[in-house]
This record gives sequence, structure tokens and C-alpha cells, in this order.
Amino acid sequence: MENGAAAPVPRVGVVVFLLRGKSVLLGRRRSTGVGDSKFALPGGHLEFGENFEECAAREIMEETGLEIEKIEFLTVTNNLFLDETKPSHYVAIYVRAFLKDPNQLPQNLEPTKCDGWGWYEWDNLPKPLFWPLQKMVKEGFNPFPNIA
Ligand code: 8DG
Ligand code: MG
Ligand code: MG
Repeated sequence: MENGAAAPVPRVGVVVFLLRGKSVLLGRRRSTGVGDSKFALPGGHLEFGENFEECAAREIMEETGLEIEKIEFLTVTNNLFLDETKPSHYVAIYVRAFLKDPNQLPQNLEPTKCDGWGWYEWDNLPKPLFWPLQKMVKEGFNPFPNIA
């Protein structure tokens, strides 16, 4: 840009449905950017050279201290946050994963970004949900494996 400011670009977010029984891990965001005070999935920015599974495992470790396994790609969405405090655009890569040790407890390792982590039943999700997740739920998306 002529004024020297960097032109905004879309970024890649990797977002994790961490599943335990009928529940999913959610945390209430504390953000000056997008989704402040909304319940959201753990995740973060894809770093240069990472694959989606590596990014998911790293973000979960950084944010919760949890070790995950069976990381599997689910879907991708294109999320525009143009009216937010800090306008942004994310291509969100959604994966699901499971705990390596089902007894391991989530820790709130980034308290400036999250009020705390909790397990929430898929059929009884908390409100308000971060809108990209709310939209997926409304459209009938289900992150749990099909057990035919
Ligand atoms: P990092 O510095 O650790 O890489 O990033 P972060 O601070 O953990 O990033 P984030 O905001 O948690 O996630 C990156 C972006 O991904 C977020 O700003 C918007 C997008 N995103 C969605 N849906 C969701 C979601 O449900 N959870 C999370 N965490 N991010 C999401 O579009
Ligand atoms: Mg992060
Ligand atoms: Mg995050």
C-alpha cells in the first residue's frame, strides 16, 4: 500500500474439535480481536512449514497442556470478521482429535486469551458460541465419528 501499511491478507486458522465421550472442549475467549467472551474451540494460526495435524497438536499443547491423538481433518470454512474490532479473514481448517490420556485435565495456559477450558455436551452447548461454531451447529454439522 502506498502509505506503507501492510495490505490485509487472509490467514489460516487450525481449529480443533477435541472429543471426549459426548463432549467437546470449549473455552470462553478473551480477545481484543475476534470473538471476545464467546465460547470457542481451541486452535490458532498455522505456522510456516506445519501440516494441519502438527498445528492442531501444538496449539492444543500451548493452550491446554493436553496431549492429543487420532487427529483427523473434518472440514474447512471461510470466515470473514470484517465488522470486528480488528477486521480479519480466516480460512479455518477444522480437525477432530481425542485425548491420549482420557484422564488428563485441561489447564488454562493462556489466561489472557481464555477464561478457562471445560467439557460441554454436544447436545447442550453453552451460549454464546463464537459465531463460526454457532453457524456450523445451526447447519447440522456434527464432529463425532459415525458409528454405524
Ligand atoms: P496463535 O498466536 O496461538 O497462533 O493464535 P491464537 O491466538 O491461538 O489464535 P486464535 O484467535 O485462537 O485462532 C486463530 C483464528 O482462527 C481466530 O482468530 C479465528 C479463526 N477461528 C475460527 N473459528 C475458530 C474457533 O472456533 N476457535 C478458534 N480458536 N479460532 C477460530 O474461524
Ligand atoms: Mg494459540
Ligand atoms: Mg487460540
